[in-house]
Amino acid sequence: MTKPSLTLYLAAPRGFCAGVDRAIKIVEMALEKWGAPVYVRHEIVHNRYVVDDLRAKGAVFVEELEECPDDRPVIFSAHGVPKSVPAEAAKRNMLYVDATCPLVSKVHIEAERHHADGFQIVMIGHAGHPETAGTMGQLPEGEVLLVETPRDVADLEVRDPERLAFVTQTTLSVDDTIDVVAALKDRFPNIKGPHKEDICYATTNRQDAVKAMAAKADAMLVVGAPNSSNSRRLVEVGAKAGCGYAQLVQRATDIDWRALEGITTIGVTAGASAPEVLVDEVVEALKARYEVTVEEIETARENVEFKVPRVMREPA
Ligand code: 10D
Ligand code: SF4
Repeated sequence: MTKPSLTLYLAAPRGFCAGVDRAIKIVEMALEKWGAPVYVRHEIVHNRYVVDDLRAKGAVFVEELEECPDDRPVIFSAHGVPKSVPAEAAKRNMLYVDATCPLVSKVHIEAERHHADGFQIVMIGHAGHPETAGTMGQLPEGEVLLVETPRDVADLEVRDPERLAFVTQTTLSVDDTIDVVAALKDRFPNIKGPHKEDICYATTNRQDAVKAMAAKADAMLVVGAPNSSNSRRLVEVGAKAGCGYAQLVQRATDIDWRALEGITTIGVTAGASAPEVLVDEVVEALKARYEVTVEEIETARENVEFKVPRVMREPA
């Protein structure tokens, strides 16, 4: 039987960002340096494949510092941690390495700076997400107010509308955030903040590539985990940009072949925490059923790289 033809658009950039790459390297280097077990507070990045791979090498994943013994190294995930976490680790005299992405740390510093200047902070972010908890946890309780939507802005009760600043999560939808920032500026014209928001280069670039792909593809598969904020945003951006079917898949086995019946074009991308090996797996599964022609949709080139922390490196 002849296979139906399928044009497969591959988004570029897709997959690992510099912060994810660095965080995974930190765990691998910690295992090499100190041997197993090395504890990791929270999934180092939101991807089961990555976590399982590191677990097989000797990493132990926990949600809270309390679950770690005093005498083994612990690594904090790329999403960032509240200030209380390193403080507690130091109190317990633990060896810890902070794998927080430098672009998340930059937002922490921004929030602290505004606080030092006497401003209350509004954070645009998703409730319950570890990055939001980490950024809010840089300051004392009540100093950071969380909003997710323009509606939340209308409900805000602030201490002084003239002494207000905002920061954002790094993995938000660029377009949705424009509306929330506009609502903030409308209600609090003197609010201070970044030039636009704090969404990182990787989030922005992956969303741009998805938009370019959505215009051409009947369907779209986003390789990523359900708890990965940036991956979920890619699905939303794809659907909003007009792609009739946009689906998050962790592995090729998640593909709903029935939903893809009749398509002749498909877009494939991956969230910032999804390894390329999983993209390959999805592409191979498509090739098994279709006569595939691959076309890359490149909307940006990335050359960002972050150094691993000094404690991981041998002295020069
Ligand atoms: O959920 P998420 O998008 O924030 O995290 P994930 O681990 O999927 O991707 C890396 C992004 C980080 C660490 C937040 F900036
Ligand atoms: Fe850093 Fe952006 Fe990657 Fe998050 S998505 S780890 S902020 S580069």
